[in-house]
Amino acid sequence: MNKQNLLSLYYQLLRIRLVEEEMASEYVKQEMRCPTHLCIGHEAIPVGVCAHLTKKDFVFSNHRSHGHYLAKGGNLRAMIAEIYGKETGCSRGWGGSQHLIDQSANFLGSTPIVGGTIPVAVGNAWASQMQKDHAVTVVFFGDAATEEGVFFESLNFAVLKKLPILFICENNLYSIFTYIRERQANRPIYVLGLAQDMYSLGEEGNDVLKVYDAAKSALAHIRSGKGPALIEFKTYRYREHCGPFFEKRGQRDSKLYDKWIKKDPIAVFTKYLQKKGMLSKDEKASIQIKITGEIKEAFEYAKKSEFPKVSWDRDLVYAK
Ligand SMILES: Cc1ncc(C[n+]2csc(CCOP(=O)(O)OP(=O)(O)O)c2C)c(N)n1
Ligand SMILES: [Mg+2]
Repeated sequence: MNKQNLLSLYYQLLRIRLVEEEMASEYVKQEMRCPTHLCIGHEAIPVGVCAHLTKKDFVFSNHRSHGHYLAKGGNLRAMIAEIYGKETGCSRGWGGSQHLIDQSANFLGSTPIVGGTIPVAVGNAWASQMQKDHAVTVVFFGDAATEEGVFFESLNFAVLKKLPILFICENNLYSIFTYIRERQANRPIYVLGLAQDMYSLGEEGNDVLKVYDAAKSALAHIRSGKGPALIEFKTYRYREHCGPFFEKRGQRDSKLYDKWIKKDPIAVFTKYLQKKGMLSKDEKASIQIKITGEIKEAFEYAKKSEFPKVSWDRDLVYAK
């Protein structure tokens, strides 16, 4: 990858991190009145995967949605306005953090129902196949979603119909406070894809270059018409399940936090770029200034936007 592409990955990673850190620091003012599930720690996964997508490809997300939305090219101002419940928000202020949608970026949505977008994404990929639009659908979900029946049904159908869909499991080892080994047998998640005769692999999720390479091979498989693929990325959430704060030590296994904080995806990639002489102090500072400016502008825009008028509007619920 050339320097420009590497710096573009760095920009995307840092942008997601700084957007969520700003949300966290503003959250205490109680002006954002929706729950927020921050993806701080997971950023390399949406960035490394979405680097291979074009505008016409589709992305579906889950409750931990901000990184997916931004990496796919969703509009930052509209996301922040949505989280503030404003009518300029991407869901016109009716959805909040867990109901982001940006049709202009083919980001077709996040929902808080665990596993809820998996079958919808499969349906979308089926539509692409029938309409021959040559788009790939990517669906992001957590490790807990793979315990649901709908996950198995969706994989089965996608393989059967050779659908152009990439299933991305962000395995952060927890469903809220419950560790994966209290919920699942002692085997990797990606073997569930192998059992369905699907192209499946497991990879480190905190190294953006490993994510990039794994997604590249899976997408080459899908785009060549061979059917769907599943990638399980191992990662870790640094903050609480829902909300801007850090948990008290011991609420999850503290040793795991200590292990994973050393693998912070931004720190790891920054070090890599600096070692290669590809990120000078000046370049780092100018990227940071650019992002900080975008964020400031987006928060100002959100805060000064109007709340939606409270009235029942069928157009918000049904597609025409
Ligand atoms: C069908 C359903 N069951 C339970 C919940 C409550 N719930 C919300 S998030 C969550 C944990 C999801 O864990 P995972 O899929 O691993 O994603 P993570 O939060 O770890 O990123 C649960 C159980 C829900 N929203 N939907
Ligand atoms: Mg999880």
